Amino acid sequence: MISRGFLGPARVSGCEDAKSKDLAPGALWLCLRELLGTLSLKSTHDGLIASRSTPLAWSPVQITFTPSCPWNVDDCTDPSSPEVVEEVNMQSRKWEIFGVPFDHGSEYEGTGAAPEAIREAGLTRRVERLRSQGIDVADRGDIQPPAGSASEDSPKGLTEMLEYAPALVAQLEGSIDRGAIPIVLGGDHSLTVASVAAVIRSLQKQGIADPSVALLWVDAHPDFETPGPHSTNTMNAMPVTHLLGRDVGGLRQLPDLSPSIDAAHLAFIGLRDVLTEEKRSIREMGIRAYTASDVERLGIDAVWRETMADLIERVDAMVLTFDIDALDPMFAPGVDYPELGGLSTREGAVIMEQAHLLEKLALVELVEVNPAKDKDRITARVAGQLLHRLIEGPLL
Ligand SMILES: [Mn+2]
Repeated sequence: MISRGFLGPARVSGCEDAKSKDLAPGALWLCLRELLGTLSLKSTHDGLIASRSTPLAWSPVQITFTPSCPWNVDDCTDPSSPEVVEEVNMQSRKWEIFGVPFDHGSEYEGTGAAPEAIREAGLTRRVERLRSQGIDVADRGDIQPPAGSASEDSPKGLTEMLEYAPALVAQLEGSIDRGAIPIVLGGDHSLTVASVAAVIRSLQKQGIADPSVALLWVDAHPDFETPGPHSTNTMNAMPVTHLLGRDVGGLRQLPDLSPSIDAAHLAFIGLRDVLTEEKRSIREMGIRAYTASDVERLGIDAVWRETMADLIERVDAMVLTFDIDALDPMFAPGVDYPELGGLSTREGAVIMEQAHLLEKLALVELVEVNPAKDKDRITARVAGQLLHRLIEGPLL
């Protein structure tokens, strides 16, 4: 007997009944039977995870059986009357957009103007369109950083982040507490220290004492530097260092920023500029990492599938941080650290569409757009388009 079906977002092709909201339990069962040949099944402590491949997309399908039914579907004794108790409906998701106009953590000015530029270059119009389609998405405006001139401290942006972080964490945490998925418009990449903390703190409030959070880091750079003369000494080069539990200039002493993540729950996608010390850390800690060349060689579908197969069952929540410089500068020239040979906009869109399908998605960031270096607002427009794909999900 099936106690819980998770087929809404699976978009099972050749199985029209499975797409229907008013799914007849019998039809669900028959569909599953029909599809078993193309599904790969794995039993876990709380159910049966089935995954399925299509040329460009991967979707998790989760079916939990009551104890009376053995994991092996074929052994179920009463296939004629399965009962669907709960169906996860991705359309019921609530998205909240927050601008984080903060660029003190970068050696260049400009990313602080990105939230406004991305909105003006199309995001606001797209949000209105999505709302008219009945999707629950709202722009909550900017979370303003404290006023004041930039300090001369090192790493650059540390003092400003120490001042800004409590408000940033509180706002994003409040959004998650409301049941929304915050979409954070950076800003430079140092802000991830606050957004991941917000996710962890919200989960703790939900009663998970020691939450496991997966961090999908889509970027040309691992941002895994440590302070010192060998590095750029900017906060946006070190968020990963902080998030894995090392101290960066006392940041870890701030209670709001104390949560950390497990290196086994981090995955890099799109890397192509890695410092020697970062390379060493990634190898020593065994962090899952796909370079831009890996994406080219394996295909984005396989990279995503491999990453999810490893992570999806082991974590309580997932965070996607998308540095726009993961894309090739040909598609997204408005960045501070352009690196040739990056992902295409289409591969970026696949990542966003697949993220939409993640049941455990808790927060998404789009960072490091620099309008001052953009050409014809193309980067700001691409950013809006990627977020559209995230909110709406796969095209068909
Ligand atoms: Mn980057």
